[in-house]
Amino acid sequence: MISSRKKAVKKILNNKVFKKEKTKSDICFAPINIALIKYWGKSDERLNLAMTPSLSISSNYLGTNTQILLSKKDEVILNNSAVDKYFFNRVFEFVNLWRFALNDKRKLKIVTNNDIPTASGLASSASGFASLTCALNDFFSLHLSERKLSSLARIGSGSACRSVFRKSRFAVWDGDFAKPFIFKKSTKNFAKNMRIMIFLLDKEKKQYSSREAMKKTKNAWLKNKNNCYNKWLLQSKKDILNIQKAKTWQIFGSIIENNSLLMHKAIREIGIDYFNKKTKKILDFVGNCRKIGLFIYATIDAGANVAVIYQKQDESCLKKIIKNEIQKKLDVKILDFEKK
Ligand code: 2P0
Repeated sequence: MISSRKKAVKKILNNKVFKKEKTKSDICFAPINIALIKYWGKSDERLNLAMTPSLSISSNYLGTNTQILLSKKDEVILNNSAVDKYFFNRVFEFVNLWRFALNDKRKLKIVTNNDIPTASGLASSASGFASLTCALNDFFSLHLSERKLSSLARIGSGSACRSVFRKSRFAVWDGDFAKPFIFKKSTKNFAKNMRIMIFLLDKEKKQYSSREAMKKTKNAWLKNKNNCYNKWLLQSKKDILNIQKAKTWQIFGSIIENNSLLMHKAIREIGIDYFNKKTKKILDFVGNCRKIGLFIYATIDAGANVAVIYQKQDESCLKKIIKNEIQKKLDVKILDFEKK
């Protein structure tokens, strides 16, 4: 029996004439993205379809570069080293869907580099699968639309569908694929002036992958729908609409922060806590800044690192406070999410 993933990829690549002339692809870049409204939980696990819509911002310089070369054997090189079996299988399960759909049995070498600081906890599967998708598209000379690339990347990793767009800072994912997103007039200025700093707080590999934790969250919800995840699901559906109508930066920022905090509360309810002591300190710092009128907000993915969201005009003030309040007291590395 053909799996649903095979069927889905075959459908997208249906009738595509592919050429065997290339022996290597271009080096294809895809950025990391941070969800402002998160993706947490799948309505279809095999196809990575999300329970709720999500909205993300992509970095304009941090991400993954991937190249595909014709080879004598299948292999994956990550940051100049061979990868473990788990990583290899995850990559080639995805590559095999394309080879099956195109009926191509040639062996491939996948060379991939994260230009993200090593062990920063940001080496995301999103940029990895998005850049791999773009490299496969180039290797087979398929000239797929961004929409199709997004659908394919999603089958590799859900959040990857938001990382295939080269020209759009924001992406919204609702359904099969993500689309570039532009904020409407009322919120355009906050969105335009929004900046992000990433507080790198944890170098360890996280104990639970997002995939495992999402599955556990959903299973607990199926047994008891009167839980925190249920609240988050309902809230997320409202957040994706409300953020587009936010009339002030404070509303805009609060929607982002509360979406992430409620997601983590739901994750804690199933016994997983991604926060560490420093995460809590940075969250306190963010709250204290607001008390003195510096309106910054936090969003946290499936790990301990905190992305702090602020307005461009507050940058110098914020950086001074961080130097005195954070960097002298905590061993924290800070990374600008976007390059000026
Ligand atoms: C997000 N995360 O929206 C959320 C917020 C983590 C927390 O997407 O199983 O690696 O490959 O679809 O995409 C991480 O999940 O999971 C993620 P899969 P993925 O960015």
